[in-house]
Amino acid sequence: ELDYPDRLNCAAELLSGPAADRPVFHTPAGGTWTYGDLRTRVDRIAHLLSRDLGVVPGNRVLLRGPTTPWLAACWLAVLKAGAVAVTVLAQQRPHELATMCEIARIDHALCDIRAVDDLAKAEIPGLRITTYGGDAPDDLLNRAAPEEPYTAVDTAADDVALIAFTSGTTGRPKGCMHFHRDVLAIADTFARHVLRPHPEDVFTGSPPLGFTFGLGGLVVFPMRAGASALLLEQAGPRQLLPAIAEHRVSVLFTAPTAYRAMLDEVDAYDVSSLRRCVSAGENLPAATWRAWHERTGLRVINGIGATELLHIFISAADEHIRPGTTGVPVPGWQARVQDESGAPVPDGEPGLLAVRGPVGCRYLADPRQREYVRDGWNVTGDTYVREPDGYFRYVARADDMIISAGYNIAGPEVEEALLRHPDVLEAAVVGRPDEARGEVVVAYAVLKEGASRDTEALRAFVRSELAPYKCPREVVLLDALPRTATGKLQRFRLRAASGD
Ligand code: 3SK
Repeated sequence: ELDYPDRLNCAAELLSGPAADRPVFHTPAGGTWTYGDLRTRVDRIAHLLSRDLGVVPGNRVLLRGPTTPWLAACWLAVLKAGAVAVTVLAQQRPHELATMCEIARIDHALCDIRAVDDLAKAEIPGLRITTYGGDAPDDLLNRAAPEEPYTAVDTAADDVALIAFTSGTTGRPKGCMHFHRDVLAIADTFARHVLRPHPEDVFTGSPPLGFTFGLGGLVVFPMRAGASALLLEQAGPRQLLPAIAEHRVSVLFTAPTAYRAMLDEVDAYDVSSLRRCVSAGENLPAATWRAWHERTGLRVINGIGATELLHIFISAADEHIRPGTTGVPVPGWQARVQDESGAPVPDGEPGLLAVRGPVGCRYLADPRQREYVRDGWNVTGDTYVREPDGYFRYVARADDMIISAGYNIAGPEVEEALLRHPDVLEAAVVGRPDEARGEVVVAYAVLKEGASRDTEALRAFVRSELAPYKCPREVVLLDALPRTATGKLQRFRLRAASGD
């Protein structure tokens, strides 16, 4: 049971614990910030926000920049000053930035100087942009900010602390509002019970801070444990392995695609410091889990999370991990599988995943709230099966089920079969409209370098692995799969292409 005081400022709480000389953030160049450095810098920024920029509690402040200690410090300062942080992704373009500013009524932005062009181009009426990371006199940290401590604004535990935007894999972005207590709740549920971090841990990973997967894994969880994080501006599979080896990283957050991409090179690096590998963002196929385990001896912690619910709510660690399943509800969370009317479906049968726990979905002024929250349950849009012993197994996104000649086919099952083929690096499967069968299965694959481009061999391979009705009618080879800025597969783009 989580029991927070009625008045709570989560930034002050995260900053308050560890001794001043303990490390909190490392950079690839070898720099380290201590908790003491971070407190001083957060307080300078908070003073600037309130005294110079006129930001008052409740104002929404857009944050934009690569994953650096300064971005994390800005995030903490905004919250400490009682304002609401809206961290966006580096990949988001002027039109998207303008839409988010309009929805969230944002009038202040703190932006890394290197990311300011697109924000300026968006020409957002009334938006006051302050840059950081440059040397101009008006740059955030070159302004004369006092060095004195800043007293955190006395926020309520259920004051909004952040708005995280999600566009899912398509559609107008939705702003998810989360409270100060929610920020601590993700650390006190998933991190505390599944990750079980300790102060000596060094975290790193690929998700950016504008994706709550990254915000939790690289800022909130390490700080709640008094640990530290290596913040990487470039965090692709190529950068992760040397960074883990060089900085003795112990906790890694990334997505299945990156685990697959690192497989071929992992033997060349010393990753013996790793003790926790977390995978989320999309389903982790059993084949990927096994391959990583074989190469490293490490058991990947799979998890499902959502921007709507801030972080991971189903997962498992250590001996509780069952490859090919996501796991069980994280302590503090409940989960069930239900039908469209909200009635629970029996174990072993697919249905809609519904969860409830300490964090809930609250879309900012968006009627889609009614679809997501039904009778107090958050309906995530994923099709799942609950096994009789309580493990949850991913089937597909609810809208990724293919219905072909009366058969229900889960695209991810066919993708997993393709991924078991040694030449396949990535796979995505969609339904193409078909007069005779309603839909037929079409697969898109990215092959490993040097692999033979024999699509008939791939079809034959799937036929040897799965019932024939699940075999793709066609396999199309691509250089890369279309993904959102947070790395999620955009099947709707493939569906549109396959219908052409
Ligand atoms: O959207 C997701 O997949 C996710 C996963 C883990 C934690 C947080 C999020 C938003």
